Amino acid sequence: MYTLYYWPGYCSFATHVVLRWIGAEYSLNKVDYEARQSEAYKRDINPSSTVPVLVLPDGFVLSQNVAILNYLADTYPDARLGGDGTTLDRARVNRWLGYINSDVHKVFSPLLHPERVPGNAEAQEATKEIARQTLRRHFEILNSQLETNEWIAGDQRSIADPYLFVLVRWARARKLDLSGLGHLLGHYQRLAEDRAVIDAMAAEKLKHIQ
Ligand SMILES: N[C@@H](CCC(=O)N[C@@H](CS)C(=O)NCC(=O)O)C(=O)O
Repeated sequence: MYTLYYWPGYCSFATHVVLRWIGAEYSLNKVDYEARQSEAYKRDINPSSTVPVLVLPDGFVLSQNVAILNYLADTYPDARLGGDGTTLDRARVNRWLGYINSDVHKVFSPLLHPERVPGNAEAQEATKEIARQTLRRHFEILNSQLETNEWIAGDQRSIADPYLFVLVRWARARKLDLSGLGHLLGHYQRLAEDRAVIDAMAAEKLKHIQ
């Protein structure tokens, strides 16, 4: 039995969907901001106070989404969420997972947590506008990739797809300009109709954002 530490709609949602795709038994542990800042959480679960964290059946506590998602892909190879089994295909999956996790995700920070942006209102708005423009460029790249690929890393779904779903959902919630990015929005919609995504959203009490 796995235990997933999560917060609704955060990037932990990607792990949540993958747990369903592989058919693993798991329980959910919802941790709010206060709990994540506690000494106990930092000591026993994750010193960087973030989610996701996955506690493995043997009690090992694993943080960092890229590590968790690759661990699950390796543990359940039949689900083929880490590529077709070749080193090149795994690299292709990680090329997109790394891009989404490292280059795109953190650009959202000033939009997700405006209260953490330093400076006066004008400076804060300038920071948020730079984030919006940077995200637009990233989403254009992701849209181009999806023009010729049904899934972000190729013709087969992978651990990178639900992570992209999370980021597009954030973009929709913040009304970012995604006009003309039909392939990206098609991918988002396809995932929104996936049984595991629907069930994970229900479990986290999330609404679909068109
Ligand atoms: N590098 C970490 C980043 C995780 C991360 O930023 N998680 C966010 C949720 S999407 C978080 O827990 N933020 C807590 C906060 O900012 O208070 C990973 O990939 O797991």
